[in-house]
Amino acid sequence: MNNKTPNKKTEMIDKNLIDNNSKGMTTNDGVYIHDNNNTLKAGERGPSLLEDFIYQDKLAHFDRERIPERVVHARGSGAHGVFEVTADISAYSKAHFLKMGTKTPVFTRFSTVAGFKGSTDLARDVRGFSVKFYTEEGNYDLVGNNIPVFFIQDAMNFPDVVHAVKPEPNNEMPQAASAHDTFWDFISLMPEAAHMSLWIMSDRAIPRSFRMMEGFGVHTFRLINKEGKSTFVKFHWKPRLGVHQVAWQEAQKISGYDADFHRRDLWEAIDKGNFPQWDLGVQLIPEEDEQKYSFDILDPTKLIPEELVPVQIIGTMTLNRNPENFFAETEQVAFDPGRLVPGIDFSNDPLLQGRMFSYADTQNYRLGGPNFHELPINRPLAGKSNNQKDGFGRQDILKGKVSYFPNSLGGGCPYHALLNGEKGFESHNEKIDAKKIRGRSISFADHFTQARLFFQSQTAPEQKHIINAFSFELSKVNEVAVRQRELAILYQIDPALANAVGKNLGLDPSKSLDELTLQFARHNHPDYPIKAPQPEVTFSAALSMATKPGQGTIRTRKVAFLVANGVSKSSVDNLKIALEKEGAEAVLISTTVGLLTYQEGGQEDIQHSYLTEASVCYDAIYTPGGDSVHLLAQEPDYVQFINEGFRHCKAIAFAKQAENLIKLTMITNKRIDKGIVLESQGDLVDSFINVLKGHRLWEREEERKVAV
Ligand code: HDE
Repeated sequence: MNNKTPNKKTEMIDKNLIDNNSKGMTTNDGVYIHDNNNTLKAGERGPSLLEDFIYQDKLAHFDRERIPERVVHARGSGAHGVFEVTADISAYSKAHFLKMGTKTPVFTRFSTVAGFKGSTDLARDVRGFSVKFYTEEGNYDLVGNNIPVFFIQDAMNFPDVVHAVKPEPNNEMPQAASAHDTFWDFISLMPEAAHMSLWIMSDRAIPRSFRMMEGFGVHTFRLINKEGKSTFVKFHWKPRLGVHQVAWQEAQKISGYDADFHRRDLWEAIDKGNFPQWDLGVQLIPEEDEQKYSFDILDPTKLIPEELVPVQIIGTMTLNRNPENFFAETEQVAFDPGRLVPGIDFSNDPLLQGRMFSYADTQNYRLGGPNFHELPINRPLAGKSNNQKDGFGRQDILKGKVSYFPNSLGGGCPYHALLNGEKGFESHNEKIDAKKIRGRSISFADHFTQARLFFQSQTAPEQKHIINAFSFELSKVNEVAVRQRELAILYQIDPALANAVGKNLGLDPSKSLDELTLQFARHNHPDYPIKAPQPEVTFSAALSMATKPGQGTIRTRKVAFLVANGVSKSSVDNLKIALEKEGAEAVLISTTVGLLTYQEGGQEDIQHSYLTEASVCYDAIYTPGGDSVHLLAQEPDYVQFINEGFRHCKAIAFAKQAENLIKLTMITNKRIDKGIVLESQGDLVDSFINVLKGHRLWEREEERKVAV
């Protein structure tokens, strides 16, 4: 049920749609082809002929079907949608698309960072969160991540951090994973990466769904109002479905069962009309407060705690249409944080400044030249009129003989623009009086205070997951010296964290930083380590996933109903109808696909069997009653399904007739907790839905040396 309600951008895209239905086959020049199976040959058994232009036309195109994948964020999924402004911020920004009530078409792309284009969605990784707003004043791109801080402070180190995390250059291993020597070698030498490394070792890096993650602009930007007054701003996307994760062991298994898990989830949700929504929030910082905080707002390894500067919601994004064609839209979309509209401007964050070069440069390479703006997905709704011409793949046909400025022969057009009496884009006239230096501000030198804030603001299960993730990753590092060096960094953040990870690695963390780490840090700040300033906030509930708004809904959650022939339809419907009422989905899984016969008679076509499905791809599990229980008792995959669901802390319900099956599983009497819902014990429907609302029962997790 893809939403075909058009917006101006989808109408523009639709003009390029080609439908081959009821058409004969032609070459790219429109010549009809009557044989698409055989090349032209000199005799039946003879060699092929060079003059076979039909074959050449086909193969020459095929040979060029691949373009360079993005050097980072290669793996991604996109969707169209709309952004609607719900609060008046005209006092801060003159951007037309931020005017109260304005609806702007958007295209949004989510991505992993390290893996290649064909890698798994469930890698432990940052997720990209890029939004292209097709505004009436031109395209505006907010190219963010699902983590609000970054590894490095200066753009100069970007290729280094990427080379370190990507597969190692000698053997191109491992794919889409940070758990290897070069990544931790780099991170352990860069104390500025400490804060972000905690975020990627947290559950934020293994989201349940793109639809259930926050997005952040990361850098501080500026809003500019009509009077030219600037206000610093941080952007936040808050998902309406809450912020949720999977367990790390699940993530690894999902990668095998369904490497497209997040892509499929987004696609199916939109296809079924469950349009995902995010509220856009802003933290506004008056220009006068630029230097007010214990951290530098220009430092991209720092966030502004929401308790210090609250997030104000200003609008909502709804994704409501899947692309018609992955390559034409999701692959060819060209994001660039350097594309602004009047009313928004950059700050001097040195990472942001460095991004200004890289994105257009990479699109010129990846999309084959300077005309990528003309691809349907990138074309501004606002149109374009300038003297740029020619280049590979040029589509627009400029009229007349004038392509320079100033001119008189073209009537002076295109002229210096005024839009509704306003000038076009004007850079904020910040006064700068400085000497050129290749270096960085001492206000960037405190690397551990916010890492500590993050760790100490997590709930106990979240902290445990971080400890387990560090233990997993560092166990995969072969060089003991690297493990030890990273432990020293963790010690600076929180000795309890370092000791817990050290215990899992069989190492004692050192209390002081490694000499090599110090040497590198002192290159940037000769007096490193500096005395850390007193933070304004030492606990931020907003940093934990557990407290996010939207947490209590079960909308779009998938519940596995484990059935077999003879299952009771009334027992199925008892829970199914209640779940559907709450917007969740019941998926029947049986011993085979095809027709399932109910105990009461009647049949249903089943699409999923134990052969193809696993508990890791579902949020919760239910075994209905009926004669099916006898068949399930003989089904090893059924038992495995329940056991895995139990290990991954899911809600598991049994109809009364199915309760005996528990004896076949690892759920011994001692282990029955509130997540094991038994019909004989009370109201199955309400209890099950309540547990599902809590997402997972993390308290069920077993103590283990290294959780894998
Ligand atoms: Fe990117 N980044 N980046 N990045 N980035 C790219 O551009 C780069 C950074 C982000 O869905 C590339 O089109 C530099 C921060 C996203 O198509 C490239 C630096 C943040 C995407 C590039 C950064 C991001 C990219 C690769 C440091 C979060 C995917 C392909 C100075 C705020 C966009 C491309 C999409 C993509 C460069 C740092 C987010 C090479 C040089 C910080 C979401 O241009």
